[in-house]
Amino acid sequence: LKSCLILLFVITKSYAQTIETTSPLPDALKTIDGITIDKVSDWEKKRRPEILTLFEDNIYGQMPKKFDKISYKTTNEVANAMNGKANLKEVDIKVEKDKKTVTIHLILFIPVKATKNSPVFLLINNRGKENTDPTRKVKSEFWPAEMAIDSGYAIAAFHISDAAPDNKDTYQNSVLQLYPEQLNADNGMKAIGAWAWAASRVMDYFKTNKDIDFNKVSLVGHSRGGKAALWAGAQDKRFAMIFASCSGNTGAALARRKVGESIKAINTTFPHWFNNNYKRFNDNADALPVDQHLLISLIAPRPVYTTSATEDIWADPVGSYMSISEAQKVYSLYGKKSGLSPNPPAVNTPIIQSILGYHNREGIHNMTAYDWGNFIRFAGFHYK
Ligand code: GTR
Repeated sequence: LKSCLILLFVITKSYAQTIETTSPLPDALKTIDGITIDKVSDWEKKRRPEILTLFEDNIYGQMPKKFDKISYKTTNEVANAMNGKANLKEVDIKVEKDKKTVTIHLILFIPVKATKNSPVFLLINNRGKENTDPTRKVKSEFWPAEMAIDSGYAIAAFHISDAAPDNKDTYQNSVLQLYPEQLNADNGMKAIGAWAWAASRVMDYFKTNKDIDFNKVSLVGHSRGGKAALWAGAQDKRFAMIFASCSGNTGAALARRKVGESIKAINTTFPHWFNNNYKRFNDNADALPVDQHLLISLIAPRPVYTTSATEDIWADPVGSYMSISEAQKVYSLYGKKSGLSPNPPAVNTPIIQSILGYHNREGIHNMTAYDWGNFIRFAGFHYK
């Protein structure tokens, strides 16, 4: 038994390193009716909306866009915070619908030295609130605000619990209060959808803030936050760039690879993340009408950067690279060549000068200063 188990481990491990899927991937450039797409206008009019609906119906749920009112209240302002380098602003973004209210609390640092409005990184914070400490007593690599400010970027964050508590029993207690009909629909929004929805409300706010360059908002998320960031980027074209760190299953990783976390595992541990229909694919990833390369394709022609970590096989590093290399097809339609090779780059070798960027960092499932350093370089390359 022991040698059988060792053999199984070796086979699984070597499969995890190959660039293979267990069945062919759905073609980005062929419609459900079998029509081949070969120009941007057909992609945007026919295939893109078709794929977006497939993701809504089968995975992330609908994205309700209507509400009665949105308002912004500054709750704290500190000039020359961060040793004089940045101005801090904390804002409550209040959204009302049918007499129900949701408040997303935003923390925002803007570089003091900026001579014009600043590009900004917005983090969907799925970890402890101390990671985005506005007082800067705690400085976390998860949101290295000083690093962004020193590089000439504003940096912002909101916490996922404001939009949907990350809990199967209480996730309904925020954004979904505005949209109760979603709770009974098999393609209804759940927690990940609500987090993405909240990111879009921050965009609504940025539009009103003259210190922010509204055309240069980069959305960042790690792991479950990375899944939400990619979904937000697919839904809301106002995000200029998307960064997904170790986003794994139902993030950047291909479901048809069957490496690491499975659809069944994610739906069992986190039944409140994705819609009810997704559970139908628990034992049958091959039957999904989409795979995650199509999620990246929905963000085209905007830049996307994904990361992996060598010890994070649960999030399938190779499959997370394959989805961006597969998405090149759609980027090429827009004339955006990235020249990614089918094989992932060596460890700690970031691909920066490309519309689709990637690195596989040595280490564990996390988001670190190394990752952010490459995000800043990638954004700099595209904004130059
Ligand atoms: C894991 C989960 C992953 C990923 C991760 C995280 O437990 O299986 O899909 O989301 O949590 O968010 O750190």
